[in-house]
Amino acid sequence: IYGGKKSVPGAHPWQVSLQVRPPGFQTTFSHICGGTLIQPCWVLTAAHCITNPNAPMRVVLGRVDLFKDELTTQIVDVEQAIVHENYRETALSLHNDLALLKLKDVNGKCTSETKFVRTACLAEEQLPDATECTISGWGATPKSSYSRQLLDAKVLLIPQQRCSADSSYGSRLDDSMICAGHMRGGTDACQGDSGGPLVCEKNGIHFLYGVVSWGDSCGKMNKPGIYARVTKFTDWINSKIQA
Ligand code: 4AZ
Repeated sequence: IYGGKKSVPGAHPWQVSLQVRPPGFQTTFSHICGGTLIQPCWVLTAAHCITNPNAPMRVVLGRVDLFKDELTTQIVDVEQAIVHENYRETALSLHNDLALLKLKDVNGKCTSETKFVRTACLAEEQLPDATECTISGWGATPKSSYSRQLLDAKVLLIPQQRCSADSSYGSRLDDSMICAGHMRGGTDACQGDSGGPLVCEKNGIHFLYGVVSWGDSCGKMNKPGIYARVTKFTDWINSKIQA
């Protein structure tokens, strides 16, 4: 996260760290992406985070410090990764950049709801331009390729028309994507935040509105972050989760 601050424990209880065990004889897992707990056994993340569907993956929840085993931490294995059937990676953009992770249950439970681990609701309606929302993650900062502490930042929903200007992303943007950030640059998601949440509050309820997907670099003027627009994918998500 560029332009962020350290998160207060429990401020983003749906935030997960998606971790993979690299190939070979390694026993450690490393953070590759963010994700959002949307059901006790389901995490929504970005398709481009699933580079090897066969590599062992796990999610870490209820944590602020990536390397400190906090009493609030829950660690759960990923049973299955479902990548969107129409996910496309082109030289210019990422389309339908979403994946669902089914978590492994232990004694009929995947995660336990606590003050520090909780599901986020999916947004069902569009919000007005300039709505202030929040991004969070352990991704790159201007100083480092990742952040040991979970960071968060406030961003604005940017009108599609402004983000589709030639000086911004032009035709690389489609209506299943949404821009958020600041046209002047500075505050943004970055590598390692991918898959993580863009959450907006309405009437005191937090809704997952976007999933960190792509952008030209991080924090640059006229190049806000691009997010998968969750309202465009509710049918897809529900069809997979109910199956
Ligand atoms: C990435 O490389 C990435 N500034 C994620 C988000 C953004 C740029 C790059 C948005 O995963």
